[in-house]
Amino acid sequence: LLPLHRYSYEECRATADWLLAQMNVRPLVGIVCGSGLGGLAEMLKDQVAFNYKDIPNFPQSTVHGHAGRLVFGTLKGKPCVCMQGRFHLYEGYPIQKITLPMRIFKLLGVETVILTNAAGGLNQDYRVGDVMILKDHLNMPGFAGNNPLAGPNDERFGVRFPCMSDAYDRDLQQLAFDVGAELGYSDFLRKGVYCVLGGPSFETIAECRMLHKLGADAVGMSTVHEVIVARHCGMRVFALSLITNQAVMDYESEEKANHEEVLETGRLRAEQLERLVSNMVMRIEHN
Ligand code: 6GU
Repeated sequence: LLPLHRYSYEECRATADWLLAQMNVRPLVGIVCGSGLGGLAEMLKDQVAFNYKDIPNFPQSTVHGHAGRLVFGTLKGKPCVCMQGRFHLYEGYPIQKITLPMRIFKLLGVETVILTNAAGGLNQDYRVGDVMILKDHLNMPGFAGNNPLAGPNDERFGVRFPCMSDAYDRDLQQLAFDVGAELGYSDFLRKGVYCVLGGPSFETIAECRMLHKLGADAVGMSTVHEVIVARHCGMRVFALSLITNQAVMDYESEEKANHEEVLETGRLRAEQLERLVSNMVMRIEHN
């Protein structure tokens, strides 16, 4: 069994209070920027930013293409907090550390979480540069017992056995398609199932074929753990994948998955993704 690195409710509260004491922003929306999509955070007005290393209890991100800052500010007038750089299983973090920011979001007052990632396309109709709105996920590490909610449950966050059949808010999916259509993005917007693996090695051909048969449209190394913890504590969730490369599905192919291609496609679509997300944020309704 993996060692549990748990943060108590009080530790999470202390981190949230430390942040709240240093600024006036009270964020309603929490955004997580995926590989190459950190530009979203730069869009915030009246920024107050914290390096992860300065935030009590926060892990630090180690990947090229991820900055490692928590940025507060307003996006089209709406108070937001943005993770510029996230934590991944492949960095060696225990899964409870990867998802700590979701509980901090909750305690800061966040109601809606928007997660972005870079992913490989398994669906043969997808093209590089497509944006997939998540309607569901396959949690492969979870099958092996690596679930961020494993261990004692604190009811102050949520229930022992949270429902996941409604993880991806349907109204927010619709909003994404509406906003996308208005921006002229319909040609590259898709809806599908995201499969998370531990990484850091990319999939073999046989693994891609298996995941495709199991119903996955895209494969990546993030997001799902955060979704589970965000849903557990009652935040609404929206997630999208930028399809940065086509996962290799046949033995004749000369294609090879690589991180440079992932970052390059990110640059290609970054501006449009920033517009999509910021226009969505403007139109999300809050209590
Ligand atoms: Cl092809 N696989 C995984 N696991 N993650 C990715 C990817 C592929 N492309 C971008 N991220």
